[in-house]
Amino acid sequence: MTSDPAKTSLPVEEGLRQADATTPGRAHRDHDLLLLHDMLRIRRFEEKCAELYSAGKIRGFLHLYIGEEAIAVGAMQALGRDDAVVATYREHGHALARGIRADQLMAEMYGKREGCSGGRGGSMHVFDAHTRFYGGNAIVGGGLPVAVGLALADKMQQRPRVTACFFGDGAVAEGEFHESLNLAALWKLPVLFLCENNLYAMGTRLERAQSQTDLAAKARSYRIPAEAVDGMDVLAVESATRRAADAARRGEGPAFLECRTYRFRAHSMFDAELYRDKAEVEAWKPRDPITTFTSRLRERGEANDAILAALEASVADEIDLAVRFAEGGTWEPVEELLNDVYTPVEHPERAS
Ligand SMILES: Cc1ncc(C[n+]2csc(CCOP(=O)(O)OP(=O)(O)O)c2C)c(N)n1
Ligand SMILES: [Mg+2]
Repeated sequence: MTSDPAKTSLPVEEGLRQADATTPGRAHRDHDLLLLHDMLRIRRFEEKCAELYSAGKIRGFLHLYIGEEAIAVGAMQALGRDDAVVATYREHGHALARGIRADQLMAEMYGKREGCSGGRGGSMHVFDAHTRFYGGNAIVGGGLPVAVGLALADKMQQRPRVTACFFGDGAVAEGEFHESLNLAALWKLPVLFLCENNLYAMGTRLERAQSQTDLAAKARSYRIPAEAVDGMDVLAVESATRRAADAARRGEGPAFLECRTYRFRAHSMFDAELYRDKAEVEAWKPRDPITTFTSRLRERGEANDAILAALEASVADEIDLAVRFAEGGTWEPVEELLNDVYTPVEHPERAS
């Protein structure tokens, strides 16, 4: 097995991200490095966002995914180009893992016209038709009915697609969660419900708000196959999502994964974190999905110092370029602000 970083193939071009599969050993190593690379991109992108937020370059709300990267990266491997993704306001990682370009995402964070949502969405409303990325939803639980609708359309049109819907543990308290799971199960819709259980909904710990904290059990009550997965283990998330996606494509209906994870940062940039001990956060740090996966790759001989340095350098270059792109972007002129707010329709009486 080669350890030459130049021989790793890490596609970073626009579109969905897949490893080279020329030989099984090479494909395996490339795939693992791709997973690590994607997790690193998310981590470094968001660290830069936190810095830019403090500098006043990014404004509004900012919810970081740091610590949870293995879920978006692992799950995204099971999706193809025609599948759809729905996420929450903590969605920068999902957007990057899905293949939205870092420069377009950074421009969106800045609110610049070159952003993937034209600068209208910002951090919480990342959209991209090209990769079928349907947000970015600021409303807790708001993405679930959207995902069910997308899957219903696919089923009615007999398209062999799946819709992956990411949401937090806080969403299980919402009526939309229950309505969505019920209809998806009743109509056997191809939806993957990917619950990111990081134990907290803002400052509310799961057991303070839920009588049943086994979230997979809630899905099973709707007769949806459900399992809990180690959300800090990218390979575990990938294989569980692949199984669920394969079943959905065979027409077996929805699946639910409770991905157990932890956010290392505050809920948003305006959170003093008075609801949890620093010791608890520290106790989760050894399970950091990036450091644990890096160690695994080193043990398997798939990564070494040179490879890791090359990965970090390529990520740093990509993020530098993204910031430069966003800095050089343009603001939408004030007189255009009402564009796309209402559809211009011809009044029927005036038309005749
Ligand atoms: C319907 C609704 N209620 C309340 C809020 C305020 N709010 C924003 S984030 C959040 C916590 C959600 O937690 P969770 O679903 O676990 O996601 P996490 O932030 O942990 O990723 C709440 C209550 C909201 N955005 N939408
Ligand atoms: Mg949560």
